[in-house]
Amino acid sequence: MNASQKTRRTFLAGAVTASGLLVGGCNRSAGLKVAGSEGTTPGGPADLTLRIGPVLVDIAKDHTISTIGYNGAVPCPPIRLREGVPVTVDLFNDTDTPELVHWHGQIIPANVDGAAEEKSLVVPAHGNLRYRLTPQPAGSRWVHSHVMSMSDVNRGTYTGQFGFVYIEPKNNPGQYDQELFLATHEWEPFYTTAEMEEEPDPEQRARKEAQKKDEKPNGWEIGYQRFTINGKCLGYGDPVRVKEGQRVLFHFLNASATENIQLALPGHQFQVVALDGNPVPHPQLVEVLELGTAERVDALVEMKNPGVWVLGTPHDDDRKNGMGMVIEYANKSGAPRWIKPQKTTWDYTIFGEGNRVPDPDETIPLVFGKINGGTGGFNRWTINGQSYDDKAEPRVLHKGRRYRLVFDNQTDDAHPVHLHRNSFELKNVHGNGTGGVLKDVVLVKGFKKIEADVTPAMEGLTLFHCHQQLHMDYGFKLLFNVV
Ligand SMILES: [Cu+2]
Repeated sequence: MNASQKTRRTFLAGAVTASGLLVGGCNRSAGLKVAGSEGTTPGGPADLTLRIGPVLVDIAKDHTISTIGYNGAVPCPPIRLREGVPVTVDLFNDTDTPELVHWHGQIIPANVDGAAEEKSLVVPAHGNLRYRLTPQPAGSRWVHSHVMSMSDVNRGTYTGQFGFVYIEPKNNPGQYDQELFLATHEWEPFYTTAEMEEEPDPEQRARKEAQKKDEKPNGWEIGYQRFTINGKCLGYGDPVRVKEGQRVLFHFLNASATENIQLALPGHQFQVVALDGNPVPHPQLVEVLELGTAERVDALVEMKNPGVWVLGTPHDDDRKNGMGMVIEYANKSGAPRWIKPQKTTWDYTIFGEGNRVPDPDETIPLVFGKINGGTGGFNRWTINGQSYDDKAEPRVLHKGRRYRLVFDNQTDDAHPVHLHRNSFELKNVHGNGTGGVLKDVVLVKGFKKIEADVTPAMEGLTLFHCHQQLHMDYGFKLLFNVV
């Protein structure tokens, strides 16, 4: 290790205060509605303030997006918190519609989790909200809007309301010289009839063909005109500058409303150290990362191939429309190089450990179905034959009991399914057994099956849903009540 290298701990020392952390912004406390979820909420400045309001994002030369964001930036600057250290949160809403702020991946009470189905507190239009929460568990979490967009692509996760929430671990998982938080997002959504899924394997193709009989045509899908990493199209703004010999820790977040993505850095490999913020049992080197909507990957890269490179999606059209960024070594110049990576299959189980998952107390099959919307209509989504019904009684789970959720995807779409306020432990992925891989979003490919265990950690309403906004909005949700 040379003198310029820092350990993770020393690198972070300047960024975190004893009380937990903070995004900048104004800390108005007068006249706040106070909702203490954990003890009393003190007066005075908040530890963390999020201001929801209009933002202009310069994504490319002469190309500016008007959207809604947090704290005047898209993505909002990374929020650093400390595991187990309570914080007072102030939310201000400068928009004309009520908002829900969801702390994705954290195990916190339902009233502050930010989901309408869980009866969470709402930030009123032109109003504010204050509450306390205790950040946990450690790792790469994130914050985003949880409102339903339905047919309005200017709401919810289509907007710029997203940002990293990094919860400092108590221990020290590795060493690096530079740390980057990179969030992908697409802009200028439009309705299309084109299906933009990955190439199906022969079995998937056969099942899709078989399903086509007696069905209405597929309904609306969403396409995008512009693609960004940290709010910038490829080639716009400053490159990421690195030096030969550095170890760079990349925190990736797919902050898309609807897209599952891949990323590669030609001439380099990613050592995946954490999935959805949770350290994996076996960090592995891979050429191409895959992130379903809302997934995170933490990966270390050894900078040992000097040059100017494109970090981007292998999907040529999307990269040309912006999904990438330039990585530039010191003293190197010239046009950024892109080399198409070998075709690879992303497989969660390579990061797992054997097959040592305990037996569950109960198994819950969750069969995913689709009812085609027909031309000009919206597809509807079902779990065990039912679209979400807000009048239905939530399904009861017991705290501390181990449940095996069997995600059985009977549709040709890949679904990034998410359970609020909990983590899954993967047991079986598309036929391969595994253990020790903890996630809060699991991408279930078309006509495939994944088994994942959950042991509910906290009482209260807990939402399960597909994180593809269009799927969630049109029925792909199920509410649990943990007692
Ligand atoms: Cu879905």
